[in-house]
Amino acid sequence: MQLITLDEFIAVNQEKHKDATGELSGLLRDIVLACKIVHRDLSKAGLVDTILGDAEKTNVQGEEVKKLDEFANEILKKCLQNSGECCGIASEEEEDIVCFENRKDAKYVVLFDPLDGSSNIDCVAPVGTIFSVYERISKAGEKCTLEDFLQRGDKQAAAGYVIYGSSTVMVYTTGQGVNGFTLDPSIGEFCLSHPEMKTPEDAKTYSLNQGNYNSFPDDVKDFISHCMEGTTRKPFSLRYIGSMVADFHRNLLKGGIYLYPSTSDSKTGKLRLMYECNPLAFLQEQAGGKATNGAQRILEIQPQKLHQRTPVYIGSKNLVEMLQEKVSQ
Ligand code: AHM
Ligand code: MG
Repeated sequence: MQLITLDEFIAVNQEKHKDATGELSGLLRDIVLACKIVHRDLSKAGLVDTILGDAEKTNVQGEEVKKLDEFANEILKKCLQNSGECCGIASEEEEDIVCFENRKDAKYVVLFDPLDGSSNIDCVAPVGTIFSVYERISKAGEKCTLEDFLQRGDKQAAAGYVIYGSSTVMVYTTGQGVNGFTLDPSIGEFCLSHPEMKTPEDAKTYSLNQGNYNSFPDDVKDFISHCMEGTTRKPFSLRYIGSMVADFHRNLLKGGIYLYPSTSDSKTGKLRLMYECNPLAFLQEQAGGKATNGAQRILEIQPQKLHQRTPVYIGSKNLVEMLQEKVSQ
């Protein structure tokens, strides 16, 4: 099989678009560079004291100890500021948007969850970086504004994730399908391993924290009963890692639905619209699946604030439609 690196793939795709200026391609390369650095440091997580443990502690050398999610946040921020293509970022780890004063001419803003599922690191389960790219609305040459970030998901120029698991895989879309690349650590390159990804329309796997069952809405409980009964007397499989990127990646490849409903304590659920749900919804739809909050397509929600949460049901088309029917009854 011919080896196609992510860089080559991005370059070839750019040539297919006559209006492409290379800015988005450059931006994607910078995100990939940051994720390679995160991958390198994650693989040492069990060994290196200086990057494990609680933030605010100091290690024996008196250096500040950083949690890996803070470290990943800093790396992404630095790589994106160095990139000439990004005028500002928003991150799950930052309270407000960060505008890059030296990049006011750049065309794009990037939102990211630097290390999703980071509570899994101590037990060596997969974690991931999720990103979402928008073209700015404000004028180039000026400081970016909150409105540049608070755009609907269907305005995304690109979105993707890197999953750090038994291998490290990057999956992304620019709105022309979804492709996946596996990192070959011996050459330090992501190589095309999952071309034109399509998720199965139907599936028999559901993923959610069923421990919260008693506080789910009744229609979601109905859907869960359906999964437990199954269709041909064989119950569906429940698979839940507790790391959204990992659960999403498995369901994208094999088919399934991921659910994070509202609970009685949190009417808007747990997951963040801008850092988790929008980018994964864009990928899911591009792969033939669906994503909804129960009432509305995720990608059509008009965001009101940066750290907004939303219930989310995302995955194989038929399962999401079945859930939707129950919710609308
Ligand atoms: P995080 O961004 O703080 O890591 O939280 C998001 C994570 C998801 O990766 C995962 O699916 C979910 O939270 C798990 O939540 P719970 O422990 O409530 O099941
Ligand atoms: Mg997260």
